[in-house]
Amino acid sequence: MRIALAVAFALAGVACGGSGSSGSAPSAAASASAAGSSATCPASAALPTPVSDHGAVAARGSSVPIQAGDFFFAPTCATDVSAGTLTLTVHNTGTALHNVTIQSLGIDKDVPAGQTITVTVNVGSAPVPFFCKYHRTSGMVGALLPSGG
Ligand SMILES: [Cu+2]
Repeated sequence: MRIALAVAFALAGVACGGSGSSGSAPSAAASASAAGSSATCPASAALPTPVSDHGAVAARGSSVPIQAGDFFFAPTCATDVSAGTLTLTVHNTGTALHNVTIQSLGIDKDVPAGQTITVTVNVGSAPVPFFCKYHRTSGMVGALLPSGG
């Protein structure tokens, strides 16, 4: 419920920003700060190309929230991930059906538009790449990057 409300609010915010014609509102900067990310994914992520890079955010604790949009993950990389069990919470903010696939762990989970899924990931010392199996070739890829890795 809380998430649905948050999405509605976000959509309303976008509509407002689009109709407000005064000034040169830097919508890109606004969305970047809203996502709390500014840096791009580090090269150590070794993401395949193409990648729709929506930035890197340092993980806090054992839960990492990621938005699945049309057609990207935001943030695209989670850095400073502690080794151990991590809960990925993936919320689909787009309109298409998306998916979280982590081949090395046998994870393949759909996330319908507007919904949220959680994926439990065991992180070691190596980067853990993930992607949406429907939009991988559109750059809908990302990675979890262990601290010190
Ligand atoms: Cu997708």
